[in-house]
Amino acid sequence: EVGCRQRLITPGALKKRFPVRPAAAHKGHTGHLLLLAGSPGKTGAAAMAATSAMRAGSGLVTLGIPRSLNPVLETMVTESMTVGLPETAEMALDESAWETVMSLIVDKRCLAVGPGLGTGRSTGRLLNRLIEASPVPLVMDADALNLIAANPSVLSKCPSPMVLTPHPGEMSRLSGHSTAEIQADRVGHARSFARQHRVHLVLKGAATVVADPDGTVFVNPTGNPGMAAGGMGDVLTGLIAGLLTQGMEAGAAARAGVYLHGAAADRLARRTAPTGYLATEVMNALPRTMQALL
Ligand code: NPW
Ligand code: AMP
Ligand code: MG
Repeated sequence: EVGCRQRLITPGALKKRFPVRPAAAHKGHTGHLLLLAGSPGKTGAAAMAATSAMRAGSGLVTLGIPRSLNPVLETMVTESMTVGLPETAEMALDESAWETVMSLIVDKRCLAVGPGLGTGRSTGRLLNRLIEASPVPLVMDADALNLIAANPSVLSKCPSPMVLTPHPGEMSRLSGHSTAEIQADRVGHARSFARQHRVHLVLKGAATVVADPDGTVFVNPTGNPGMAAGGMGDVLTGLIAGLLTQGMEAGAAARAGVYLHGAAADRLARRTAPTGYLATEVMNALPRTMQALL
């Protein structure tokens, strides 16, 4: 217990909620994720989130990306499928991708949006419509959060559970409070946003806070400063989405994701060096971290 109103995330609690895979499982049972991510200069974020979901144990991943970037992503991801979607003149997802995305979502178990997405207006309109209509749990990160910041009231229109994963800068844009104010009371800011908007809020950074819509708050003990490097958050998005895709409840997936993500990085910091390990290495260390802990 960290004070009376916050709990520490523990591996014991995660273990109880982790998806159990039957011996006769096939990839039609282990879940299919739809991920919308990537824009010019930020294809790496999309590729990392997609492969991270596979490392988490997703059965299938379909990555929806602006059409012009499909040839690039086809060479970057191997296990995930890709779909080129209608794009704007800036090669970002266009609102007219709506029909295709809604048809793709039909057989999916989770929708994740944001890594490297870009923040154009048309992409923002597409995102608003998806939030209002998604029949499956959502994970919102990075530029999806920056787009939601223009109109946070859309969150209350979402018919499905939602996990938001802001770092303090993104939390500042979402909430209107400064990064310094947020860092001075991480638990308070995470809790009040989660309650107000009825979402699961993951406030990242040292001692990541996970707040549930009812105001229950958990603090993560894993992770280290070597994680202050590009791509780490994109890996977390894929991990949480991959757990949701396997049927985990949203709060449990958020807690398990942040714990395992930090624990995988801690293994690398101990066994290689405290800094300089890569986000893709954290991603690739996820299966053995899960095996060691669960
Ligand atoms: P300050 O300076 O304190 O006010 P941005 P981004 C704050 C993609 N990527 N503690 C801090 O603000 C992402 O997916 C693509 C305190 C900092 O200056 C996004 O789509 C990659 N403050 C896009 O790029 C690899 C903290 O936030 C500001 C904090 C932009 O995302 C990289 C920076 O945040 C990247 O993931 C902390 N712990 N953490 C690729 N290879 O394709 C952050 N801040 O402006 O939202 O930029 O996070 O880099
Ligand atoms: P992003 O800024 O979106 O790339 O996300 C960074 C990831 O690294 C988040 O999961 C953070 O919690 C984690 N992280 C960054 N810095 C630290 C730190 N000093 N200690 C622990 N975790 C960190
Ligand atoms: Mg990020």
